[in-house]
Amino acid sequence: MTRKYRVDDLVDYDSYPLDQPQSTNYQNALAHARQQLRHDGCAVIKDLIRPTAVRTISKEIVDRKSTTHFSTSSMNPYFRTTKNPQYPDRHPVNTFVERSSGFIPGDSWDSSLAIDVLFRSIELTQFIRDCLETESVHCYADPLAGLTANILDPGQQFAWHFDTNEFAVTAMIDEADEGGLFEYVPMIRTPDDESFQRIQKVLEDDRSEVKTLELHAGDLQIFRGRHSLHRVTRVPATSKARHAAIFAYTAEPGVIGRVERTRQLFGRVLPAHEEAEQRRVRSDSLID
Ligand SMILES: O=C(O)CCC(=O)C(=O)O
Ligand SMILES: [Fe+2]
Repeated sequence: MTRKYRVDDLVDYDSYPLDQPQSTNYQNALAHARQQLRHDGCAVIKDLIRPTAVRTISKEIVDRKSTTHFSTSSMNPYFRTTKNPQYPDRHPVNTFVERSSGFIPGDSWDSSLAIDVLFRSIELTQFIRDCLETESVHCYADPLAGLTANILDPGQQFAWHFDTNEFAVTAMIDEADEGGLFEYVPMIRTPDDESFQRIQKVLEDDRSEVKTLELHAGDLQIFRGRHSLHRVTRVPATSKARHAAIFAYTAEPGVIGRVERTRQLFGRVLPAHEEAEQRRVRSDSLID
């Protein structure tokens, strides 16, 4: 099968020559992203995706929107929906917030699509490795959660949470007219410290540590979502929908998501999830 798209059709190679890592433009972009990531675990690469590619990917998302799995639930930041009596009531584990957004799953795409070409591009993955200053960046091998589109229809929101995977890259495709903002608290927890008290404050609407991101169609966001609490604010009923392509990465190759969370996010699991449950590859022991 001939590939319909090449990465240089999709990425603005004048500003971001991903094939020329020694060039001044590449080095400048890299230095800026590294500085942002070191500072707070989040970098925005402005206008990385060409406007034509944004339109193409928007259509790919809209064409598959009927496959979105919406699962309205009240969840804690660890994606749990039931109380845990081992913790007090006023504790992040027992604090539940509405999540009404949905995902278009990984098996809705195929390799002919621009969104898929971008996600699997060796050049883009290498740029992300450079930005994160590690070779340990691998496309999340999960067949449903690796490549998704996050859909917030009017009225919906994505509650405060941590990601399971270490790094995520978001390509903003369709912005909401208002709301639908990405908010985060940089590096609030570490592999050794859950920071429950600070997290509880954020859940009780203390805004002192919260940052709001400026993210526009065509921008790419690199984010360490396993340690930074984050959410997408509600898209008002009067706005158009918000669509973002989510490229998930893990530090180790071959990671597959948990059966329980997969069912929650996508409403089903594949044989790969059942198999992986037997021999799990995880890189830390945070609660989830
Ligand atoms: O849509 C976004 O900007 C981020 C969504 C998110 O946090 C996630 O998919 O885990
Ligand atoms: Fe997230």
